[in-house]
Amino acid sequence: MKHLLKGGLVVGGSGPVRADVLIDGEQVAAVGLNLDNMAQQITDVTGMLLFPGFIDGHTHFDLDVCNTTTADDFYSGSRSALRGGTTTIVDFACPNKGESLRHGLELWHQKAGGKAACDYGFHMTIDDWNPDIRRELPAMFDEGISTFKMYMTYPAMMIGDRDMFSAMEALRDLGGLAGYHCENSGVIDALIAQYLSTGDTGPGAHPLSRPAAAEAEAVSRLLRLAEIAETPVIIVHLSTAAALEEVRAARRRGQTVFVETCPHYLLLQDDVYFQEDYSQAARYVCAPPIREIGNQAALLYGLANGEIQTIATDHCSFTLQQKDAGRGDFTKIPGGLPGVETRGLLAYSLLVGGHVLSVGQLAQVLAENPAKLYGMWPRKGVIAPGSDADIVVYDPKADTVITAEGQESRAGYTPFEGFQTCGSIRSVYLRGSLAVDKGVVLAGSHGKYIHRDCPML
Ligand code: DUC
Ligand code: ZN
Repeated sequence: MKHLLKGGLVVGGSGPVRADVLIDGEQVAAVGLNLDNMAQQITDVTGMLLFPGFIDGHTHFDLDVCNTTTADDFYSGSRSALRGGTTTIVDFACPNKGESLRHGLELWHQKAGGKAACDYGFHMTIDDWNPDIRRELPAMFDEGISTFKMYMTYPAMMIGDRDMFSAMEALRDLGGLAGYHCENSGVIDALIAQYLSTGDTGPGAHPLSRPAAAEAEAVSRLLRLAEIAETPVIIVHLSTAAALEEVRAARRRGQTVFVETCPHYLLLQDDVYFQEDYSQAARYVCAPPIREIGNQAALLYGLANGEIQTIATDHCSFTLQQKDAGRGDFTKIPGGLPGVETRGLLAYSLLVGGHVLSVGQLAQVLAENPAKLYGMWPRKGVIAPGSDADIVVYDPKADTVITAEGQESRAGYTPFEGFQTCGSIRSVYLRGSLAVDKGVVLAGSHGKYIHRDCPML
């Protein structure tokens, strides 16, 4: 049965176009006008913006952190994603040090398979480097994993400059792309020890122990390694003006650098950590931390002029009860924020509503660019004949207020409680099926694993 979404504005990277969208099964069959006689069902979307299904290239579902497990697994996380207009997520498979990549991949397939309501892929975390891991890499590409992640902090996961450089060279030769968590581990460890030893154990010490310069230093070092390895890189969750300056310097040298940021770095300031009430402050603990005033404007400027390619969430959710584990020692607060349910609304409201980006640019950062960077274009990231019929029907006039009530995420709170939006998501289609209608998730656990090609760089 062919279904026509009629009367809307179809938004692509180059801007909105007045066109109807004919859906045949799971795919878009045609985009244009005068298609009524080809459809058996017509849905009126007059006045609506039709965005390609949003892609969140950075989630952590069902991840063990700090002796606990994220509140959201692939069931609740993917429903949360859909409710926020995200039809595809790319999560991070994380083998433990000493385990094979294959083991990590199988584990993540077990976590997601039969649970996910949205489509999903995996980046592979490289937290160990040896000849066996090197030999495994081509098989990962065969399994649809073309993107990887390395940590420059967290002792359990970081691999150090020598191994990171060797892995970079290997991925370059295979046409892969890695994302990097950039923070200087040594400085952070030293500062944490200092704060704890002086009895400064509350959430306020968290941002102080992870200063902006520790991110900028790691970005600078990463980009120099990438320069030597002659490879493109993506910096994930970039949070500071100083780090963006390092990206500019590398680009002036001729390097290819991609940048991801997150809504919490655009919208929140570090005063969230300096609240009297432990629970109010602890809920914002994540790494990198929410930054001092001034950084937000620099990131908005970076988005407006195309220096930042994508907005993801780093969704890594814990309940307030889980966050309680760090009373008396801020390093025991499990790090991460829920965000996958609110990214689209926040980004539209802040960026389009605030005249920072056009709707076309918003489609780029939420859908088109991650689809290209993560090897899914043009199956995902665009509303065009042959692409998956993943569509967000956005009502630009139906303003609302963000609240945790009614959310699919099990976090039980949102860092953006009370945020007044510009417009809201009316419905979401995943591969042609109505997956969300007026905030209600209708989709079952039918998300598909997306076998991804090499990035389009
Ligand atoms: N940062 C977080 O806050 N949580 C999970 C991983 C990360 O990098
Ligand atoms: Zn992350």
